Amino acid sequence: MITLLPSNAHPVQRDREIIASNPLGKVPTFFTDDGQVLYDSRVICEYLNDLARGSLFPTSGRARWEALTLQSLGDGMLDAALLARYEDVARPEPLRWPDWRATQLDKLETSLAALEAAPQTMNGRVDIGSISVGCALWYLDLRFADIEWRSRYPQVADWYARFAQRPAMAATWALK
Ligand SMILES: N[C@@H](CCC(=O)N[C@@H](CS)C(=O)NCC(=O)O)C(=O)O
Repeated sequence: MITLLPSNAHPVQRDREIIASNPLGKVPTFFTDDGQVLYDSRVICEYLNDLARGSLFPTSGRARWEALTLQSLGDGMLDAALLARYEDVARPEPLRWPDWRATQLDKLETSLAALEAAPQTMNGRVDIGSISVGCALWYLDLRFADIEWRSRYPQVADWYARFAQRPAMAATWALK
């Protein structure tokens, strides 16, 4: 069982309680039953997959490099979305730089366009790559619903509509 702990990660008002276990002060930070502290999500996912003897990380060959690269794409989309979000909620108004925010959001556009151009990258795959991209799209809906990405990327939207219904994905997002 995984227990969620209270946290208040913020890039400026840093959460000292998280820093006590993870010097980066970021979430996710994960405590294993045998007392190890793991971060970031890449490491935690690999740990959980190992623990469950899962198959979310293909072990060799092309499938492995594809999955890991897709994972990097999903992580990168989340990083860009988070940087744009911090512009809105963390940076004082007089210090904002609209081009910076726009450029972060453009990383999402170019990533979505790449997925739209190669839907076979996603279709039929359930591994760390598709999960990472799915999480990035979930975050877009949470924080940037106004960008309405589905109208420009219908194949990605189709894939995500199916993927989001997977019980494990729906159960995870219900935790929010
Ligand atoms: N690549 C990291 C990203 C983690 C991340 O940026 N988490 C945010 C969530 S709000 C955070 O903790 N931000 C606080 C900060 O940047 O100091 C991962 O996948 O674990």
